[in-house]
Amino acid sequence: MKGAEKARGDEKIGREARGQMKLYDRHTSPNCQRTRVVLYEKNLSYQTIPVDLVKKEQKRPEFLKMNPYGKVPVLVDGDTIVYESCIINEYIEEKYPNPPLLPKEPGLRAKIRILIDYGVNRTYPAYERLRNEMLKVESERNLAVISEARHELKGLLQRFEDEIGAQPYLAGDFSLLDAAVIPRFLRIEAWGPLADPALPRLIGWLQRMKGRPSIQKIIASGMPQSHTMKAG
Ligand SMILES: N[C@@H](CCC(=O)N[C@@H](CS)C(=O)NCC(=O)O)C(=O)O
Repeated sequence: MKGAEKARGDEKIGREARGQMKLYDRHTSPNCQRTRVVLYEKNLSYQTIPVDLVKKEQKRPEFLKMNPYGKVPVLVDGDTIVYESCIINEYIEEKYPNPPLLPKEPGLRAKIRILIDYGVNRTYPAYERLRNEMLKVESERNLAVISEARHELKGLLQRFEDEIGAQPYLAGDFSLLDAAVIPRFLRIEAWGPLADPALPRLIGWLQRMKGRPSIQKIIASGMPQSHTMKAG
């Protein structure tokens, strides 16, 4: 190939590669699923780059150059590299605003961000204790830890039960809040506390969420069935 032709070819490859977003992903990862929900809801095309967490590919130098925390997901959009699932979701919302997943009013946006922080970070310690037990084989689980973590989570989830009121989604219309919490809440449902009759509105919300194609896709990509999910 002549020099100029080759240069044109390289440029084309470069443009195509740059044109499509890449998601460094692990299919069963709840943090990756959080971002995939937003990509699906906005109908954005992207290339999946699977990262084998068991082989520690996320700790390789070339990966750490993208995300120094050594974790998935990472989104690459042209020259922009973004990590931390909730921040990726905010980036996608700003760069690809349609359909909008945040309301226009700043006060409502702030409220949604507070609830994302609550749903993702404040529930994490109890969720982690429950998850660690549920991913063990049944005979090795500590029932007292499970019972205590379930009780605590039920109390924390009451906040969402109160927030949702008569609305279809947690903050009214489907938003970044629903996307942020759904991967974890599906797991919490599988592990007990969300099956509680004291949380009827949240249970109704979960059923509505499961009717959305974006949520059906993340469920199909991998949810905990048993301790075999441990590698996820
Ligand atoms: N706060 C981060 C958490 C990311 C995270 O913990 N990812 C997990 C997969 S769910 C991971 O990469 N774990 C591998 C490791 O920590 O080495 C986010 O929301 O993106």
